[in-house]
This record gives sequence, structure tokens and C-alpha cells, in this order.
Amino acid sequence: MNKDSRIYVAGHNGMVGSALLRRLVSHGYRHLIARSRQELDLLDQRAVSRFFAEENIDVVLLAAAKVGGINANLTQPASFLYENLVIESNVIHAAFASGTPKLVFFGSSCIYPKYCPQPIKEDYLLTSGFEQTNEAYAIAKIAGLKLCEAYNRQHGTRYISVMPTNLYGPNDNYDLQNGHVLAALIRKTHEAKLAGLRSVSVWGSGSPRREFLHVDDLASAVLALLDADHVEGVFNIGYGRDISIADLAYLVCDVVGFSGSLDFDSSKPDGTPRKLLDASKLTGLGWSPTISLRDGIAATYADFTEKMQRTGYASA
Ligand code: GFB
Repeated sequence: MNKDSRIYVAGHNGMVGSALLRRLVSHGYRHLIARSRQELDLLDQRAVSRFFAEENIDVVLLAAAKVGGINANLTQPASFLYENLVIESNVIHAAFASGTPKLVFFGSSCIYPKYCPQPIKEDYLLTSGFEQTNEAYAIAKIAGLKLCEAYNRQHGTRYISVMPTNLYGPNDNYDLQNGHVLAALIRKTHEAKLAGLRSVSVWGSGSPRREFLHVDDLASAVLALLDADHVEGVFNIGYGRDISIADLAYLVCDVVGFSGSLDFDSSKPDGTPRKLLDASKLTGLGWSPTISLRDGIAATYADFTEKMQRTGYASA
């Protein structure tokens, strides 16, 4: 890949896609291609094929997907399975059919079994059952990973898949029902502070552990992979340490400046007890994360409050 490569960032308005775009622009890549959902519906196979036939794309960063937190996955399994299967099938096939040499497919740490040795290695895929709350999304993302491998084997493409851990950062989705935990806790503690509330609800027991990677660190990892020669297969992208949901909530309260108490709501699901990734395949290429959780939360909170002031609401 070089600075004149024609790079298509699918999902450029989302948290991951916008971070990729920021990184590519800051690193001097000059031919970046992006289409909004209104300009190109990735669920429309004919439109996607026509787009690839016209655009002469060298690299695809397939960050477009239907994503969401534990409650969104629990309540919308058909949407998560259908939309992610169709988007990835349309884009991966059209990339192959138009001769695009490089593609990065984005999965998630939730594709791994609910119970497997920690930290999780790429080889643990499909070695035991899924976490029920996100089985649909996990199966869709595994299908995308396997589709890349199948095109590589049958047609000699070199499409790779990355499995990021839980992500956060600018342009996150702050919707309290469909977003992820860190964005939800930032919004809930901020609103509780402004309203002078005495407590904030935290879903579940607080005992699950999660690893969090700032989305700008994810973007630097993806560029490190694209710059490396002859990389292939699946790469975990993680921070290297995890934290309990309870301790995360206390950390967010500290950063936001909310001094009330936390109410743990056992009527909400905990989900996977732990999903710490082994990212040594990637760190072996020389990459490492640079944004600490506390600094990342503080920067994300600043982004959130700025967006609230500008738009009055912070959902994606
Ligand atoms: O981030 P989250 O929704 O997704 O939840 P997962 C992580 C943990 O935080 C769960 C707890 O144990 C939640 O019960 N939690 C506590 C909360 N308070 C809240 C809250 O206010 N909102 C939310 N959302 N959670 C997702 C998968 O699993 O991980 C996706 O469902 C994707 O498919 C994503 O893979 C990366 O980490 O449990």
C-alpha cells in the first residue's frame, strides 16, 4: 500500500470507520473513498457491484456493520445476523470480482467461545459454544472471516480479518439501550451529575471483565498490518489488560466527576464473563497501544460533552 493507493473505508461515519479515516488522512494517504449509507446501500448487491466496478479500489477497510451492545444483540438477533451477512457478502464478493487486491474484514472479540482460556488466542475460534446474547452477531462475523479465507484459498486473494476487543472513543453510540457499556456509563454519569441524582444504574453484577481499546489505537494497528508485507489470516487487536465492569464504572464516575453511588441491576444480563485477547500475533509486528484507559475515557468524555453542546444529543 502506498500514499496513492485508492482506499475505500466502508462505514466511514461510524466510530471505527471515522478513526480509520482520521489516521489515513494524518498519514498522507491521498485517494480515500467513502460513501454514506444514502449514497451506497451496502445491503444492495447490485449497487455494491456497480460501485466496485466503477471505482478501481486497491484496498478495502470493511468497517461497515450493524453493531451494538449486549441489549441490542439480545433484542435484534435477526437484524444482526441478516444485515452483517449481507453487507460482508456483498462487499467481499464485489472486491474479488473487481480485482481488489487487499481487504481488511472487521470482526469482534465476541466471536470466541463464551468459556475459553484467557487470554484468548485466534486458534480458540469455534472450539466451544457462544455467549447466547450475541450468538447471531458472532456467527455473522465468523461467516465473514471464513468467507475471506475461502476467497484466499480458491482465488488467491490476501484478505485478512481483525478481531478487535471492546472499543470506545469519538463517534461512539451513546444510545442507552443499544450502545456499549463505556459510552453508556459516560452518558449516565454525566446526566446524573447534571441532574444531581444520588445514584446511577449499572447493568448486571459488575463482576464481568472487559478489555477496552481506544479506537485510535485500533486504527494504528490496522495501518501497521497494511504496512507489513505478506500478513495473512486473523489478528486479535487488544489492549492487553482488562477491568471489571464495577471498577470501570467507578473509574468513569471519577473521570466524569459524579460522586453518587452505583446500583447494580441484576435483572440485566452479564454476558460473557471475560474476553481478554492475546494480541501477540500483532504485537510481534511491532505494534502496541498508546492510549491508557483513564486518558481514553477523559478524551471520550470531552468528545461527548462537545457533541452534546453542539447537537443537543450524542447518539451516533
Ligand atoms: O458493552 P456491552 O453492552 O457488551 O456490555 P459486551 C459489557 C458489560 O457491561 C455487560 C455491562 O456485562 C453489561 O451487562 N453493563 C453495565 C452495561 N452497565 C451497562 C450499560 O449501561 N450498558 C451496556 N451496554 N452494558 C458486546 C457484544 O458484548 O461486545 C457485541 O454484544 C460486540 O456483539 C461487543 O461484540 C464488542 O461486551 O457484553
